[in-house]
Amino acid sequence: MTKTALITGITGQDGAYLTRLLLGKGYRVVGAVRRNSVPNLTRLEDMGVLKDVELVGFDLLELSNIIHVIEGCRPDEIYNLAAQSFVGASFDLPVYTGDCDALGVVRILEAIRMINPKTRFYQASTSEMFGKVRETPQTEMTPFHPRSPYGAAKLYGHAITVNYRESYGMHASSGILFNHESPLRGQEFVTRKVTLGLARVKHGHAEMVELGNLDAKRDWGFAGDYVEGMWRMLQQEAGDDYVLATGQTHAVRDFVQLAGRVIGFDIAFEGHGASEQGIDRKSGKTVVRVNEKLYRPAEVDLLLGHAAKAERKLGWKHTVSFPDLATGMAEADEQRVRDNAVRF
Ligand code: NAP
Ligand code: F7E
Repeated sequence: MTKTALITGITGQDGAYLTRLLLGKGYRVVGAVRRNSVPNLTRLEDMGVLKDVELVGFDLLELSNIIHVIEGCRPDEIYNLAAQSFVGASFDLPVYTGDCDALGVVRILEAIRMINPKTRFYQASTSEMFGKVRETPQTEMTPFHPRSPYGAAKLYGHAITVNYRESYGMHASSGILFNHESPLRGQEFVTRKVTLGLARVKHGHAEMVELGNLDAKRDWGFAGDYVEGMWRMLQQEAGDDYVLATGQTHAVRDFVQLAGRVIGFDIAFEGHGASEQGIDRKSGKTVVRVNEKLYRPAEVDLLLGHAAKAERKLGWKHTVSFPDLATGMAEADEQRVRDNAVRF
């Protein structure tokens, strides 16, 4: 029998990759989309899946709407990818971020409990919950210490998912995912900001790229690998919590140098802190500058995940290396800028 999946946040990066995966497995995919004055479906178009999904109006902030959406499509599986997902913005929008990323989760769980508690649920949790890390590498057992309103809100979303599983026996899983990127990544996140920004510099559309903390280290993987892990979590006999990560960490500076090389720069960093600059050895031009305004009030200095549980129980492993990820993103943005075809 055909399974139905409801994906919230289908218009985002992960939504596009998960839609392609589930359609390929024969699912009926219902996409929950929030109202915008202009439809925001470019990633689904780019992925070639827009014509194959059913779209419904949805907002994390409105319980009555969530109930109607779930009653209307009667999903077997719900993937809750919708969120105010930008850590930087969460410092300016702390209440809104909490409403979406914390209370939004319990609204969906309550609706599932009322309508059909057998519905399987995936919550998009995050390595940002580890924040000021208590141990390295981080696993499902590592204590949490979020460093942003985003991390704190997501920690509630994680805890309430565990709580509904334990209280009501629901098949609810929390994927603690480390950073994952792709050519479909939002432009404000650092990897995409770097690849698009350097491509613009190369083609004369910008002087340089301004960045914040170049020392921050992240465990960066490929979004296509991570949506496979989400699906595998919901195919288990019971819900659980799983870390998905590559097991390698790199500084923002490393990503800049790798992506720069693909785009045609040979970037050397000089100076320290706010005076640090990335200079292209070939032309002598400064192509990267630090802007202190982009520092966060509290930073997550280092994330490095250990995905042994996912490997053992789900048979999941990342397949795309850090250099291949940076290369794929840089090539995609170089081509988009060259063709004047930047659509998202
Ligand atoms: P994304 O590209 O920013 O997509 C977020 C999605 O949420 C978009 O479809 C957005 O809709 C939707 N959304 C935002 N507010 C909403 C609201 N009030 N009601 C309904 N929909 C709303 O994020 P992503 O990178 O795909 O990440 C997917 C999920 O995984 C997020 O929950 C994120 O926090 C979490 N996560 C991401 C990573 C990562 O590295 N990518 C790691 C760990 C966890 P619009 O298109 O209308 O804005
Ligand atoms: O920042 C530093 C910044 O915004 C990464 C989200 O998907 O992953 C993402 O959150 C690092 C931080 O991602 C700039 O300070 C330097 O240390 O790309 P980001 P994030 O904050 O790690 C987690 C797992 C999620 O769950 C989130 O939803 O890079 N950085 N300069 C910068 N970051 C940005 N955005 N822009 C800069 O100019």
